[in-house]
Amino acid sequence: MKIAIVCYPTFGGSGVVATELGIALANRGHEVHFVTYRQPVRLSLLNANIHFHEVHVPEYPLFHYQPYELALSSKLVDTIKLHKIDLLHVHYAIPHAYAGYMAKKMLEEEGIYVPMITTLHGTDITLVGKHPFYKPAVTFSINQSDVVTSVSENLKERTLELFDIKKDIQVVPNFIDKGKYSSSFTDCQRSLMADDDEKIITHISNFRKVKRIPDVVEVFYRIQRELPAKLVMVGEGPQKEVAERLCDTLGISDKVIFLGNSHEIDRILCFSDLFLLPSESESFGLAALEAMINKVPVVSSNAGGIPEVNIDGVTGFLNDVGDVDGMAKNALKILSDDEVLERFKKNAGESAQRFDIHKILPQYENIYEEAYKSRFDKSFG
Ligand code: GMT
Repeated sequence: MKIAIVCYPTFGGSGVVATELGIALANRGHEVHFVTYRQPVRLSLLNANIHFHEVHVPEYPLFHYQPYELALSSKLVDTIKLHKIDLLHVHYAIPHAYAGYMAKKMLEEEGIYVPMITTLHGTDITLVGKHPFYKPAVTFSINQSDVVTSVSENLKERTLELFDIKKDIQVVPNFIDKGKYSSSFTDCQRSLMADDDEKIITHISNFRKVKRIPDVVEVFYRIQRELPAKLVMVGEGPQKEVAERLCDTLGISDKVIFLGNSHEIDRILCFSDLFLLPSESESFGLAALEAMINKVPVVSSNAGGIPEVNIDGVTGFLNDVGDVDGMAKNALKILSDDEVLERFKKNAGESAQRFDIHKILPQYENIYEEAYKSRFDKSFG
């Protein structure tokens, strides 16, 4: 099948999921065309089945806001016609489902019907999408999609609560390619980050407010009072400076390493003993799953879809949002006893396999097949 994928190219869950999905589809023999404003960060183009089409938005002095949706929908029309695309899969509703709908309509004028699958990822619904300024357009473009999927049961429920949705929403959870991690490093090079007796605690995110970055620091502050430890902070975003200042205030700057964005997430997780994810809201928590597949237990909040990934008392622990004392106590339960740590590590690795790409990819392929067949009912040719 020839599939066009629209996503954000930046570090961040939805872009990573879309990119990994596209790569896996290409490896299965599909022809995959990424359409976005920059080459996605995890995309390597060394695959004959992968193509990248950059969306350009020319600057014009009249525009206070550059019309990205317009440029994207035009690029989609051209790409779909030129490469005879069978199907369009947009990740993150805003503005991708809207631009996809416009492209579909333009193509229909020429007698071309292309089914559109919209995958909801989280903040496109729970944070940004529900804002009254966006809500009518988001509701409309979800309802106009041929198939709608969400990355967790919780996100499906939230979408149905917040929007007037007339379509069925199919849950297709996020996934992990365990093959990518099976070559795992024999030497995790812990010494790069910590002394032999220190535990390594890690947090990875885009450092937005929703991630509750100060809670990460507060939890670590309580942990390091009880046992020797280092905190590794990976990512960039608006709350990074807040975290740096808080570390300074708490007098723990020498125990916290800010690495910035990294392409070596698996290497970092290889030497991590615990992953912290205290988010205010999280549709799924892909970063937690990436930790788990690397056998890193997770101490997290119980927000949104996180409990579908991190199993309380098995792969880590769940606490209410903001309960930094509870999170620190649970972290110490895991870290203070090597046998307990080993048990949680093993459980995390095993449990992550529920989301192995080989279980999830066929779900998307079935959806594509059904949507592709439906074009015969709807086509005009
Ligand atoms: O919040 C982020 O880290 C980025 C955001 C995105 O869309 O790029 O992540 C959302 O999608 C991810 C992939 O489906 C989910 O794992 C994240 O939980 C979700 N983030 C939120 O819901 C806050």
